[in-house]
Amino acid sequence: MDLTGLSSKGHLLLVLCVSCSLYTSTDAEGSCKLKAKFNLRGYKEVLKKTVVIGGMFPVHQRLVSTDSNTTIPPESSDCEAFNFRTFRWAQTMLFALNEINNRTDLLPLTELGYVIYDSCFTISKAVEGTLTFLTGQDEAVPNYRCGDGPPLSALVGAGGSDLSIATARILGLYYFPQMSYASSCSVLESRFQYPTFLRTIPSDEHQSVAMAKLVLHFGWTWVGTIAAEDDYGKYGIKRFKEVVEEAGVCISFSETLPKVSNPEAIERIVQAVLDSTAKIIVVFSSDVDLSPLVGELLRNNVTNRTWIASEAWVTSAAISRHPDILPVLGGTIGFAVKRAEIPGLKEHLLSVIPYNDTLTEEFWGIVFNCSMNYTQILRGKNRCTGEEMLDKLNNTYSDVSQLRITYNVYKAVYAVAHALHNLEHCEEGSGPFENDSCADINKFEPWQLMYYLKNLRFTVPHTGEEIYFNNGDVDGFYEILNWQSDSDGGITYTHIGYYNSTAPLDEKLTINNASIIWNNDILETPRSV
Ligand code: TCR
Repeated sequence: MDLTGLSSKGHLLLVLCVSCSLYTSTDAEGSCKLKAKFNLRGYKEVLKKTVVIGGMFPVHQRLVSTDSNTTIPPESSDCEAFNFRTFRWAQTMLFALNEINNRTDLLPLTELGYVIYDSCFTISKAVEGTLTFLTGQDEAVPNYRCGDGPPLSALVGAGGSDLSIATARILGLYYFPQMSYASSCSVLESRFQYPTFLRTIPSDEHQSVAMAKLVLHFGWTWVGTIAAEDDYGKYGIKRFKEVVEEAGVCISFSETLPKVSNPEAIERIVQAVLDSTAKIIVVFSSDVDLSPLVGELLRNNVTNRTWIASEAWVTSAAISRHPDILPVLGGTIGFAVKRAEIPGLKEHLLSVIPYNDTLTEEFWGIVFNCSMNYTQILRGKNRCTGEEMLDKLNNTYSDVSQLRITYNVYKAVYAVAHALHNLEHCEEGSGPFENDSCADINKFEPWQLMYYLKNLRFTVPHTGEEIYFNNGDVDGFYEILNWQSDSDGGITYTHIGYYNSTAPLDEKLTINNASIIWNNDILETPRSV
């Protein structure tokens, strides 16, 4: 499923076609043609060059499970479990593109179009989307690249590290840039393995060390660890353990959260937590993978523990908005990436219309409990009128109070736009390429854009943050948050300190101990036993 469109100055021209990609299949000469039903007006009448940015977001949480029956031909699986948080990320990409297309000082001569794919939190979908994007085919055909049509610039995505590792290997073959907003795994630091991978989220190398320093800061010597069964969890916890063990801390237990539903494994983890005398538990996982464990901890009323949260769940509403979460996870301390206010984003989020693409249509159906699908209506589902009002919507999708990964998406799109701008405004005769030449915005090569991304430095609108990449990575900066109770018995994330990887060794971690509220029997800093 993909969201496809070309945006024009002033307004987004959205395409009505469902599940189409930008190009149709090859003609007799083997070249690609723009699909006729694709919105040609936004492309031709503006008389501007168009460059396409790819996006990939884990909008659905998993594949629909199919039995591995080999009596019928295999098909690409459907996805299920729509995620409002990640759909907000996808919409933020559209918002940023629209903002850029409306500007006269950034890429004034070029339109940015887009193709967005849903990676469904699944490696196979991410790979399928990458191949479809590169080849311009509806089907993924390796080793084929369209000759004409607007040039492709970079892929913003793909979501979790395991997905990006897979897509970066493919994109790296073509030296095609990938700009990630959430894939933080330290193995993605390797430019030998992933030559064209860049990201606006810091590498977990910093976060693992920061967590270790936090544990040492409080003098804890006995901790348990829980990691998701993916690259994020495994490498994040591995590095954490290395650093704390070197300092003499002992690990009481190390558990792994399953990626597919496995109630017995979850029960085993709860038992390990209950059996251990360790009161400090470090969890490196996404909120999606952690959720089943949280349900079980609540059922067993596992209290009197201090949980240390990795970035992927520290501000997750899916975890912190659980009813009765406070006795169990109150007092949690965790690391969060920079937060921003993005003026106009909320208005954009609330102004989406259900006819644009299949993802927004599905979103609409879930929000208003209706459907636009004829078969579903025949089966008795309410028909969406399209006149339903989104403006009062108050859920994770429209909640703009914790724009962190969302802000990373925003920065990633701007980074690509600035690199394209620099490429477009290269002066012939003093360009960076052979014989001081420049690249041509109408038909540049991916490696030429890569040059501009590597050497980029720009300021993010609204926040003034300066972005540049050091070997593809940004500096490690985290806010440290503490889960405290708000006036209605819910959770607020209170800022209690920060970690700055660029500061001198003993100044990296700053914590205001007095501002922490501990949620244990003694209401004080827990001590290791
Ligand atoms: N890095 C994780 C994925 C991830 C994520 C998130 C997923 C991060 N933050 C927030 C959902 C919500 C950080 C990875 O796999 O690299």
